[in-house]
Formats: sequence, C-alpha cells, structure tokens
Amino acid sequence: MQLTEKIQSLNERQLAAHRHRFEFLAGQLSSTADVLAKLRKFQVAIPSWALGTGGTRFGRFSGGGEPRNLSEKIADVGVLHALNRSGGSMSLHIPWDVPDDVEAIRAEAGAWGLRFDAVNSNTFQDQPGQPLSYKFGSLHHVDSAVRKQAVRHNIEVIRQGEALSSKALSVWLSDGSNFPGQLNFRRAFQNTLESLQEIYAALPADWQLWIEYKPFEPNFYATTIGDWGQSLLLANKLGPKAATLVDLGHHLPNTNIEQIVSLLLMEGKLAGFHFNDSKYGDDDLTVGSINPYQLFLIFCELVEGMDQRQMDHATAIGWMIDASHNVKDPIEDLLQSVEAIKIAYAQALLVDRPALQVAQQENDTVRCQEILQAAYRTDVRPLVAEARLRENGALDPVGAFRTLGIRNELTARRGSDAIATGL
Ligand SMILES: [Mn+2]
Repeated sequence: MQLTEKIQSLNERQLAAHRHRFEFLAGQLSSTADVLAKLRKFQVAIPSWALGTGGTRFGRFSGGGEPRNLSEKIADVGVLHALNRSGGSMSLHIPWDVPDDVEAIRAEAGAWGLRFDAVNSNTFQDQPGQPLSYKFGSLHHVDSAVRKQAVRHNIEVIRQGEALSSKALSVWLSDGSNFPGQLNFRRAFQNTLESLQEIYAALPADWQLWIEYKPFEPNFYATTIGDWGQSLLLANKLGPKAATLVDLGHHLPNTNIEQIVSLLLMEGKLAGFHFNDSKYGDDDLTVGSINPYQLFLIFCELVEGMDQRQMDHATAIGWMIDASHNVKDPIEDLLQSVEAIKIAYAQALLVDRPALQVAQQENDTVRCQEILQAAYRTDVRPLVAEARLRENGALDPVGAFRTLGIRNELTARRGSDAIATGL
C-alpha cells in the first residue's frame, strides 16, 4: 500500500471524532472558509540540515535511519509533506547538499511534490581543499583575497540554486570578533557591503538576497551583521532585491521580535523567517515549544502587516524552519514545528481586526488584550487538521508517523548508524 493510502485508512478511523471537534469549532467562527483556504495554501520550507540529529559542541547522539545523502533527505521531506501537506519545499545548504545529478534530483523532488526554496551559502566553515581560511571571517575579512573567495562561493551557490529553480540566496555570516580591538567595525561593515554588492550584482533578475543577522556566536564580542538594523542598513544600500531575514533564535533574550517584524514589513524589507524556539540564545528548539504566545504575536504582526500591503501570505515572503534536534526524531520534531506555525497562523487569522483597531483608537488596553487573547486561547487544532485533511494529509501527522512505523522502516533500510551528511 502506498503511503497516501495508508494515511487515508488511518484518517478513516479518526474521522468521526475529528468531525465532531471541527463542527463544534466552525460553529463559533465566522471566517472558517477563509481561514481554511489560507491554511491549505500555507507551506513551510524544510531545511536540508534538519533531517539528521543535531548535537552540541559536547556531543551528538544519532537516532538511526538518518538520510545519508541528498536523495534520502528529499525522501524524508517527501514523507513529511505527505503527512502534513505543508512542507512542500526544501531549503538547501551548499556545499553540504550539492546535487551530483541536477536533473535526477529535480525529478526526485518533483515526484514528492516538492520544490526548492532559498539556497544557503556557507562561509562559516572551511571546506576540504579550500585555499584560504575563514577563521577570521569571510565577506568582512581584512584580506581581499579571502573576501573574493567567499564572494565566488556565494555566486557559485546562486548558480546551483538556479539549476534547481530556487529564487533566493540566503546569507548568514559568522563574521565578527571575539575580542575588543580585534577589528575595526566600520571597515568590517564596509568590506561586507562591498562583498555583498558583488554577490548582488550576480543575482538573476527574479532573485532575492536575504541577509540574516545574529547578535553573538560563534563570535562573542561583536558580530558584523549583529542585528536587524545592521541587516536593514545593508539591504537598503544594496537595493530592491535585498531584504532582511529574521531567525527567531538570533535575538538577545526578551527582544520584541514582533515589533521588528512589523517595521520590516512596513519598509518592504522583510525577506522571510527562520522559525525555531529558544529559551536563552540560538537554541534551535522545536517551534512553539518554549514560547507559543510570542509566535502568535509575531503572526499577528505578519497577518496585519501583510494585509496592509496586500501581500499574499503564502508566497510573498520566505517561510523556513531552521532548527536542530538533539533528542527528538528529526521528522517528528519538524512535524511538530510545522504544526506550531500553522496553529499560530490560524490563531492570528482569527483576531478581530476591526474591533482591535477601534479599541486601540480608544486606548482601551483591556479590550485590546481581550481581543488578542480570545484568538490565542481558541483551540484551532481541528481547523488546522481539517485543512490538512482536505489536502489528503494525515489528521494526526505525528501519530501516523509512529503508527506506520516510518522510522523503523528508514532505519532498516539505511542502518542504525546512518549519519546525516552536512552536520
Ligand atoms: Mn537561521
């Protein structure tokens, strides 16, 4: 039996209970059809680097059956997408996932109904045989020869992405300094700008350059693109094809990320998202596992800001997960992450915006909170499940993954000591 048939037969067993929950919820809402249509369209790109067990600098504990090459990573995302019908694209990391045979890789992805989202360059590590080292940075390096090498790599990544019909290059730099006095901030910024200008010039007409920021790690004194202001400064100087990418884990504790999102959207400079969750730093935990309320508030700003600019929620910006799983099955973790994103999105769609606007205008702070939290405290899971059902996905993706014994099957095929490439 094919996977989709197995999913359907599991769904049949759960259908009556689901119908009951869904109809109870739909009876309370005025916008069910609209929310369902938006949920069905909404897709989140799965990163090729999140399909194996992650680890920390202290150790890594593999789970078995990890994908050993790009084809197997595509198959894992294909399974995930078949289960939740919301992971219809992949974001590749170059050079971790360079396709040997582009046509074959395109065909494999196509067979699972997947496309390729933004490609990610990597100048935070040295690769075997690389002439010059990135130990002291890449695009900001004091030595122009190192900068040139890093620029060439990024242009090469664009070419790889073009072959896969990607439309964006995502750049995250680890460039920075560990000690005061190590670097001239202004010169580092200028070097970065000039390097990015060369990369920008190599972008195809319909491509974008997404600039990610991060306050610390691996450098612990200063990061050359340390926050959204520095990223936006670069994006504005580069031009209309450049924008700022927000990684939820790349903020200092208690940063008001929803406000950042609101203003970047206002400026037309929000490239997209790397979703994850964190307690302290760049913890890369399952989306919505620590602070689902913050995720909801971010989606409130996204929905409000995108509607203001008449942007298509599903396609106008990049939606990606950037997480790492140390103790969970990576596919289960990703299923949970996508679910958390869709729940937050659905809740944000339920906010009574006209009423909120009136309450804001009247400085009725109590009413404002009531309106937001009425949406947040609505259990939208039956709505998200119904959207999935209508796309022939599983009513309960994690449950289906377990009941169908998918990990055991993968482990039997790939081995219990298979280790994902690239991490
Ligand atoms: Mn990221």
